[in-house]
Amino acid sequence: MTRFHWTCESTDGAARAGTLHTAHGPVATPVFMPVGTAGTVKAMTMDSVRSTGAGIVLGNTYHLMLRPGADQVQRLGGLHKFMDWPGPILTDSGGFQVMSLGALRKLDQDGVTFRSHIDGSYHRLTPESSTDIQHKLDATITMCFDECPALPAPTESIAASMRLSMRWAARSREAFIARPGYGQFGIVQGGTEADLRAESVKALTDIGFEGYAIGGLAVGEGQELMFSTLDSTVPLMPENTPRYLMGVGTPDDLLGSVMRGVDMFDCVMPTRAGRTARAYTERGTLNLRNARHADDSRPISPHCDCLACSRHSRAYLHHLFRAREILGPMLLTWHNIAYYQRLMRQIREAITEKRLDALASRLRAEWAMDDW
Ligand code: PRF
Ligand code: ZN
Repeated sequence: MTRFHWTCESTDGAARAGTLHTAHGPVATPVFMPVGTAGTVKAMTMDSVRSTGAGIVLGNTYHLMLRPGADQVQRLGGLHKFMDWPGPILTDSGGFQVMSLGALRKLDQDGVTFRSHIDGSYHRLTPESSTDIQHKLDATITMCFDECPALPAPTESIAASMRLSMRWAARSREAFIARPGYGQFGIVQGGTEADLRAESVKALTDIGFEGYAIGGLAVGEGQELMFSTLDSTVPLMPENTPRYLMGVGTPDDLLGSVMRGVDMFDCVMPTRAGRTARAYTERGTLNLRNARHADDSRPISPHCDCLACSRHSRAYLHHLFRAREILGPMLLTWHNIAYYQRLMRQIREAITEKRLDALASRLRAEWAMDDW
């Protein structure tokens, strides 16, 4: 039986290449996890997700508890079977998703009461119920229930929120049922202030988790502040466990964060962009709705082996989006996930061969170029 653990295979500066060993198979890190909010990576079949090289996907407590319900997923054999993804699944705890609902919620020391975005019905999440739901979903990696405050905010409110999240982390840990190959991650909070982040890391490592996430970033503070927060926080985090930066980001964010010692990422960017005609490429982004693609018989990227690039032209994708055909979002989501997975593969290889700085310079120069 597999014990949940992370092994480091190479380092290059602060960057690490390794393997996450789980009950549902191994995952090479640094890794990007496509977002499968409601038991589906939107517009993708699971075979197409797998074909991009993705080895782990994310699911959401908040969405799945409302529809179809955690008990229903459990009765049907758990989320892996339900969505036909036998590989590892990380589930977010719901705190962040509830908070992004704004007015439809009420926070107290024990948890959060909120109204469903689907039918307005009342629901409650606590550290205990969130952990129980993630158990019913059969999440390979369970996240602690936390609060993610919006930035900027006064230091005192960021500190109070972080301390609440740390009390919730202890309660999440108490509620977690340990099984071989399964893990639970604590979430570091504390805004952009180094001393609050340090206090949060200390609180979480005193409890002890299989991995540690950095929450509360990419909430409008900008890349420079995010990177400086990583510079002060990541070196304080344990060396022998995975580090996960939640909800990040652009290709440039991923590269810069890996170079600061982060191992795991998730973000809706590639999937959401794919549904709105935006393509990520080695030469920056393209909007396929733009008229300049109407007669272009080239693929989106000459370096991509996704279905969109191996079989279809930019002109065809342009047509699909203009005609509002469902195949447009399907093909472009596939392409964007393939791009993110190719980027992470390149980054892992460069770390192993100790040439990440050279790769970073080349990638940044190419992102700044204008198409091909
Ligand atoms: N907490 C949780 N999920 C998250 C975040 C967080 O702070 C973020 C912040 N970027 C994204 N997803 N639980
Ligand atoms: Zn492609």
